Amino acid sequence: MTQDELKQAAAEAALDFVIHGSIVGVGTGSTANFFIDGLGRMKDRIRGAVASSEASAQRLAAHGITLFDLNDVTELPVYVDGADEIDASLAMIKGGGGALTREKIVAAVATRFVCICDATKQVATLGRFPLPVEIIPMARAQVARALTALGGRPVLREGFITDNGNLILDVHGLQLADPIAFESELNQIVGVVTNGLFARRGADTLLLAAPGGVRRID
Ligand code: ABF
Repeated sequence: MTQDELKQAAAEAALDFVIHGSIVGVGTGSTANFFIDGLGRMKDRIRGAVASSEASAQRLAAHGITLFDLNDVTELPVYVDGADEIDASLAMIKGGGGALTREKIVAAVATRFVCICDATKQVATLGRFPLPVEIIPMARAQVARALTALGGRPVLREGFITDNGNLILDVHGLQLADPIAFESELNQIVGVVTNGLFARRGADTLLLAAPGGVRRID
């Protein structure tokens, strides 16, 4: 199976978690795109969706799925999204696609976070994938110095502006033995909008696709 076929298998499995008649939280990225396409087939059985990026909103709209503003939604039973890395505790690195801030906000409202991944995303220790950190533009140099002091090597994502008008520093060389503590530490740096560690609120369910099938891990 190709990696795309594995992503699609995980995404299709996530359709079983969609509560009929509800509003669905929808992530961003190539795996989430497969989920959106599947959701399109069952659009008459949901009220609509909240998107975590402009790109996902456009794809949802193209399927004729009603979009809701998160501020108008009080209940989001399920949020489905991919990840760049996920460990055994279901803590993740996210944000390779640059949508980490909206992803973290939508995930915070959702009752259950269902992560959909192919097996290459599973790691023993987070950090091989450079950690994305969304920053306010005027704080770029000051945040970069702070990240270097924490042992990382921040690299500006060239030519990229987030949906929120901010920049991204991708931080290389981190060994994240305690992702919950590190996520909190990064949140203390003035000028950081969001960091791509999803550890304090990790996934509740992982659907991990390998050639042998999709494994569910809670
Ligand atoms: C989003 O999409 C991001 O948080 C993560 O960076 C990325 C995963 O990408 P893909 O599904 O394309 O591998 O979930």
